[in-house]
Amino acid sequence: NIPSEQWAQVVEKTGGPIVYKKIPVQKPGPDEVLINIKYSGVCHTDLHAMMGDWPLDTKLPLVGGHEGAGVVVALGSLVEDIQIGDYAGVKWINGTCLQCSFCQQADEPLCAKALMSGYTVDGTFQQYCIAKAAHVARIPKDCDLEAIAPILCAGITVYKGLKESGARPGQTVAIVGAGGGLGSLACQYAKAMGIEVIAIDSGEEKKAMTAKLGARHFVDFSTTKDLVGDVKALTEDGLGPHAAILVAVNEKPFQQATEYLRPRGVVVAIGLPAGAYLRAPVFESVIRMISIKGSYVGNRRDTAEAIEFFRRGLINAPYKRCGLSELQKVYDLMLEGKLAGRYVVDTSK
Ligand code: 8ID
Ligand code: ZN
Repeated sequence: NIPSEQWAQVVEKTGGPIVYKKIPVQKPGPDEVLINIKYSGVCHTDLHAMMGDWPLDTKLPLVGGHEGAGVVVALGSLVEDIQIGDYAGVKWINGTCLQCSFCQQADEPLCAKALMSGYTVDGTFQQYCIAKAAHVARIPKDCDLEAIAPILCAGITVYKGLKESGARPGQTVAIVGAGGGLGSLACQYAKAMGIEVIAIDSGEEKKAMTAKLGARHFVDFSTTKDLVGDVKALTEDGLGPHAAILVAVNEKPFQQATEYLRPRGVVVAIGLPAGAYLRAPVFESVIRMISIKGSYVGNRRDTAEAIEFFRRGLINAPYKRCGLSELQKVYDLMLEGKLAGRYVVDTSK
């Protein structure tokens, strides 16, 4: 019983505003599925896409969103390994070629032909969304669709970033932007992985939230007089954390991280502030053997693992909810940096 029309939030021109309106429901191609999206998380990426922050054009008009959880309602003719009625998730990587050297080595996010949900193809801020069957996240039936939505981008991305950091159980990571959507999940995944967290963000609400999520320490970047000194002092030997997971939407912390990491420390850049650069002194980076790397979402295996952490009850970051019709309100809070944790929108409202 699939309707011909549905509610969606549409970006008609770069810079916004977002327009809540009815649009047609699409039909899946042979290798695609149609998913009735029940809930979608709102990622800062969706705001970057609307504002044209990045050196990569979006499709227009665009339906954003890439943290969609719902129920499979139609299958393309070639689809065999997922059924109507199954729970499924639409993530940032909507589809890839599955044949290039990156896809063959499970680096699908690096595929030159990758389709991005809510960027190069329509995403999850609509009631019915299409995705390539090979890439749809399989969601076990015992998972709550509302609570799992933020896992589909934020969860996968920070779980992958923590793995890329090489941090081991018992070691310490700084999570920079810990009070935001990705950061709040990073605190929880790190805790579940046995990694100690120094949360960096601002304000009492985010401080209290990150403590609840398992961060041992908090440094307020907006009030500290010596961020580098404070972060180092919070580690056992005063030499600094083993890695920094950068999920802030601001250039400065990207320049600062190498200064407080211990020798052999790893900078993992995940946040994508507009026009920003990574910059580090060559001398100190060399003699302290610092690594600087990017980390970009995750592959299908990372997806399954991130979901499994959630299913086992290890991840339960609080989120706020509102109707899909209220999406602009979420963007406004995000822009002001006032949003602690994630928002999830209900596509029926
Ligand atoms: O695959 C990827 N690399 C990937 C995947 C998903 C999202 C990258 N991202 C990117 C988004 O595009 C965005 O640029 O990660 C970034 C964070 O996304 P988000 O978690 O959805 O954003 P948010 O909820 O707005 O959180 C950002 C936090 O950063 C803090 C803010 O206070 C907020 O809590 N922050 C800022 I802005 N400046 C800071 C600073 N100097 C800071 N925290 C610490 N130090
Ligand atoms: Zn995202």
